[in-house]
Amino acid sequence: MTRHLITSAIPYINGIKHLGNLVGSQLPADLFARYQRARGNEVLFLCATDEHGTPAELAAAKAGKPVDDFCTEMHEVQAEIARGFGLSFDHFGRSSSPQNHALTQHLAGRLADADLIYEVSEKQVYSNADGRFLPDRYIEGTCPNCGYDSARGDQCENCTKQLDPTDLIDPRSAVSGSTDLEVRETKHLYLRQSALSEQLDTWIDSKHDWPILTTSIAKKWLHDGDGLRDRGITRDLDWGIPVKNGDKDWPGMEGKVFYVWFDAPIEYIACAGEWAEANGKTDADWERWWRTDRGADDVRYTQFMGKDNVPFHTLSFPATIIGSGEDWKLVDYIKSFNYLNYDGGQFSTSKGRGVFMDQALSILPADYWRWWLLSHAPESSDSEFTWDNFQTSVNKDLADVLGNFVSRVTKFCRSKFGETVPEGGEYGPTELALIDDLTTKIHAYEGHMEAMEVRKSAQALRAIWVAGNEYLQNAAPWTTFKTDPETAAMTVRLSLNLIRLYAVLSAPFIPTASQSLMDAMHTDHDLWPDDVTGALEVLKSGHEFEVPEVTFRKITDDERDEWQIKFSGTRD
Ligand code: B3M
Ligand code: ZN
Repeated sequence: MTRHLITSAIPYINGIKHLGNLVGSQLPADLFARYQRARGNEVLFLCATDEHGTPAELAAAKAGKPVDDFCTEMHEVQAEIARGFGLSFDHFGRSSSPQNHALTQHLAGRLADADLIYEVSEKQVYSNADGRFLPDRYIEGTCPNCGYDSARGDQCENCTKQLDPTDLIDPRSAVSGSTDLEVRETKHLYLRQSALSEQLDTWIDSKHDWPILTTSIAKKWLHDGDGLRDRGITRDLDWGIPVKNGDKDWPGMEGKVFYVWFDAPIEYIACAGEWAEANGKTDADWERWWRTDRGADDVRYTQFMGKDNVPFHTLSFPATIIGSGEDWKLVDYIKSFNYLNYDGGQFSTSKGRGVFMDQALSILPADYWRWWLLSHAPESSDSEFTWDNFQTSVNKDLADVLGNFVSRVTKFCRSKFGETVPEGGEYGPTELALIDDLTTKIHAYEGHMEAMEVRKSAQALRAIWVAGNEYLQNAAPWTTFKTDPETAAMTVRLSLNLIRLYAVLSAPFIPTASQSLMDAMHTDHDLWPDDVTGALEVLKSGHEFEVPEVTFRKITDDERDEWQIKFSGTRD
């Protein structure tokens, strides 16, 4: 038995995620977690909300709520949607937890002790009316290059020129519109990542099996230009984890907080502590997942994320861990994803473009989305969601192949033998060939799932469904029944058992439908099949079942057109 620690990138608190975010982290992580549990391995699958930083503050201000209340509410909203999608987190934590506060402050202290932190004095824009420093993108003004009047302090959206806030003509606060701004001196802590550059390089070189997407991004940051740059890890904000050295004050850092990207990955560890607390477990219980000096040596740790998050996970977070000099577990495998585009453009949270997780669930059950998203995961390149493609996949794969098989077998059985598994004769050559074929196909499926090849896994699973359909089509019990009812009964017995087997194999992709199939077959025998012959004998003759409700329905052309129009604009 292997022990799998699995984390998904933790979603920002400031809004509901779109389907592109989902397919790039939480959903494939769930697929892997469910698969590893099904194989009998021990799994700790963690995710959380990423609650700090300016976007959280601004979203709360927009909602007219204190930021901590806003985060508490939005955490519940995201947790509910995650449950709706069947994301099987062992714990869905919060980066604002006391555990993360303590651990972030502790690790910063360790890094300071190791001389990996230094102070830098910077000039930054301060808004007197807002009583706060403003990050670059919260300063607006006229572009000195093209005259556009709403250029941001980091870049002009109109002519794309990179800017410094001090370049702007007539600068104003994007928070309040106030022009009462001044440049003030402020001090920040920097993490000396450059000192760990060689160690990180060697570590990444040792990861021969990582996806190219992951290693190429890491290598670019390590070697482009001046090499790995040091990183500011503090901000002048109110909301966040106060800058402290362990539980001691940090002179000169009063009123400052850690940068959100410093504390967010530390939440992966803290979340295990939250999990232990929520489930009446001890510190030793979570430390055996995270501390290599306390049992985590034999843990296999896998992270899932979109490509934009790769630098933080391949470099910054490992720098924190290695630099601490403590025995924390380093990630073993980073599965990263390209982007999913939406109907000829990009999904966009800020523009509200695309389909968001809550909207998706309001029109179809989770399994329809899970199947499409996973079978089209943007692995080797970006991929695109179109309503046409969605309709085609759902109707062909789920309704015509899997759903149709289930409905034909169960309805035929009911009409000829009742809702009971019939006896029938011995297997013939067709059945033995089917068993051989399924054995090969299931091994292929397992291989792809083990390697986290998401699209290939979906294809392999579909091939397993197709094999059953073809068998049924050829065996044609509705014909043989007339001359040889014994053989027809055997075909039906095998096919009913195939439904149970499909439910077990398909559960990582479509957990809700799989459970309904198990319920309809009146069984909870969900052990992963070691041998196909045995797996096809679980439901014995005389075992009662019921014809399930429609497993997957088709999407009509009218629905497709209606949804395409409904989701063509932007969400309010
Ligand atoms: N919250 C970005 C995102 O939601 C960021 C990931 C943090 S992972 C530690 O895509
Ligand atoms: Zn411009």
